[in-house]
Amino acid sequence: METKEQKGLSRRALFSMTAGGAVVAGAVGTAALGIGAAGVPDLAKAGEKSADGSVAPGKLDSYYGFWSSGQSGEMRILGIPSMRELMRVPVFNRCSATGWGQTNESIRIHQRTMTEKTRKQLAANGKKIHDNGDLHHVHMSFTEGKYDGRYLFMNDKANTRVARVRCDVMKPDAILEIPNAKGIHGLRPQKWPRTNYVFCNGEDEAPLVNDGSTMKDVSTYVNIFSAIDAEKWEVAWQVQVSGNLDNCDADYEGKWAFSTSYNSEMGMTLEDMTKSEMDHVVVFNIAEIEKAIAAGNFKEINGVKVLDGRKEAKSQFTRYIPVANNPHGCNMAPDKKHLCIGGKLSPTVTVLDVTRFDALFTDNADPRSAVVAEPELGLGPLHTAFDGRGNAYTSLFLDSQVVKWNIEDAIKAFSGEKINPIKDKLDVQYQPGHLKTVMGETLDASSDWLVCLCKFSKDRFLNVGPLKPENDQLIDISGDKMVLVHDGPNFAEPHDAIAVAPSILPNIRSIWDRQDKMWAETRKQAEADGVNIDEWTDKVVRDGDKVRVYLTSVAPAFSQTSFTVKEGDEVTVIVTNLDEIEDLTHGFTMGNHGVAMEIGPQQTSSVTFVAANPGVYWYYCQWFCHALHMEMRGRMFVEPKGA
Ligand code: K7E
Ligand code: CUA
Ligand code: CA
Repeated sequence: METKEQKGLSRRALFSMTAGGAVVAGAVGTAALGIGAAGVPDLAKAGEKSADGSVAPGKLDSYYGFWSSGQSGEMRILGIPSMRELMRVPVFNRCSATGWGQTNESIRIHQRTMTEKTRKQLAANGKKIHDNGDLHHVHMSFTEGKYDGRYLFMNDKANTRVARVRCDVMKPDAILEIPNAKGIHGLRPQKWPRTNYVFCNGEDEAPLVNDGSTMKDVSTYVNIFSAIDAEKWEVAWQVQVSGNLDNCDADYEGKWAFSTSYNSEMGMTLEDMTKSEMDHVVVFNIAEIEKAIAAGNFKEINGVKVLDGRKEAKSQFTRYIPVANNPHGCNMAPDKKHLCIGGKLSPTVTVLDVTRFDALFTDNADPRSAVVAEPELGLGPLHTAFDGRGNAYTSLFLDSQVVKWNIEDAIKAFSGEKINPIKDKLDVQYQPGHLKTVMGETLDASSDWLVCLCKFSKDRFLNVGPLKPENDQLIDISGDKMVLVHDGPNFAEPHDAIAVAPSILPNIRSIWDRQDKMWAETRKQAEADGVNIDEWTDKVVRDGDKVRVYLTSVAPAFSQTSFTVKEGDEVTVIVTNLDEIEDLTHGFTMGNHGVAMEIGPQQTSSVTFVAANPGVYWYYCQWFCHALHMEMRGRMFVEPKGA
């Protein structure tokens, strides 16, 4: 569909065209100008590594970094090693630029799996969707232990949701509200044989039937572990557990999932949550769970198949491995064998050998028999990352350090050998949380870069007021000694990140496929209205007091320079961007109506609003698209009622 000339056209080439013939111009006209400029990134330029991690202007990064943004609710894409922010992908948040959370296409994705309770809650507040989120963990789909470039999955702790982002267009295509669970925190895709499930932890305790009847009776509170069917995007099953759930991970054989719990006490206050000497790691036996589901041995609660994996149920679904009080990180090493549990309150990381888990189920072996090392690393160990050489890197929240240690040496030391597993310690700036090596949670773990996400920046940057940026740091781990090479400020508040080689993502599109499923429903409506949205369209369809306005855009013009509706009409504007040129995004903003959206090349977007006040309102393209971009506008006439 894309011609060679179109591919090579840059925005600058477009801007240089004259006004004459501009309206019909678009792809054909500009291509005819024959101005060839470098519009397509040259991947041969990628992967150039300078000592300090800097990447010269015009050069590409070696890796994609996919970042969470915490309470901002979006996913971000950064380049590694430059740490340049490349893109923000709105997911759980409402985005002013793209209209995510406002366009009909995005609202449908939000609403598809919404529970009745949430609909009621939103309606009571005059809203259609939750437009905030707390996005902690971004992970890519796997095939046989390696990233496969299909999807990115992420949690929303604030509203108990999980989202899936398509890697071809880097937009969410599915959001799932998880029934029964509360506060989805830890999230990991199954690694083997491929990501059939996305595992996620409910962090907060509540009665399983949360209707107010037992809410003061803490003994009725439970926590829920969920497995989501990654393709169908529905909850496959849930397991009720003892204690709460924090972070999780999965093994490289498809047999286990595991979660840390910092509140085995089921305390309701900080004091009670830290009372015990020990908390635990829960091990989930996937095969046993699937067997019970297939046999129908589950309770259906709110439309979900739920199993009882609490300690007292003595089931084959779970085992509980005691670890030091209030653990946090849960990281499976790419050696396929070792699971590292961050001690948080304890200065240790507990290393579990997952090949010993079978015995916990078949022989009821002592759960602690799976512990093969417990190195003392420093204060506040949270998360652990891995390189391709058998080393682990653990963030020390209280010490503000990253500690590099060797897993095999830690195991030797645990069995009594005189050996120090710690290889290096590096000061980072203020309270690191997550840290990630390139592809370090996959069998492709590499040993060049480590990203460390610090929770505070204090004096690292110019003062910007009481609210400071966070500080993401880049560390060169290619040598024996870790070297801090770069600080990157970041807005509230990245928790986690992954780094992925561009070779994993060969299918990222530059222009949309006209037949994309994103606007399939909009297309259906158009067909019913007798409109072909693939053509230069100019039509207003009245349907009672609902009005649908079909527009197309070709730089620098909309197909309609005006349309008329009546006061009080519910107006839906459907815009198709017919431009086929890379990076030629248009926008549609309706003045004084709080309406704005992105329409990428070959994309269809729609938005619905009520025209409450008579008068003339200008709409305009808010995405710089042409030398005559300012002129890309038109008028909506709202006729007074009864006129
Ligand atoms: Cu911030 Cu992964 Cu939510 Cu640890 S979690 S830091
Ligand atoms: Cu179209 Cu600006
Ligand atoms: Ca505890």
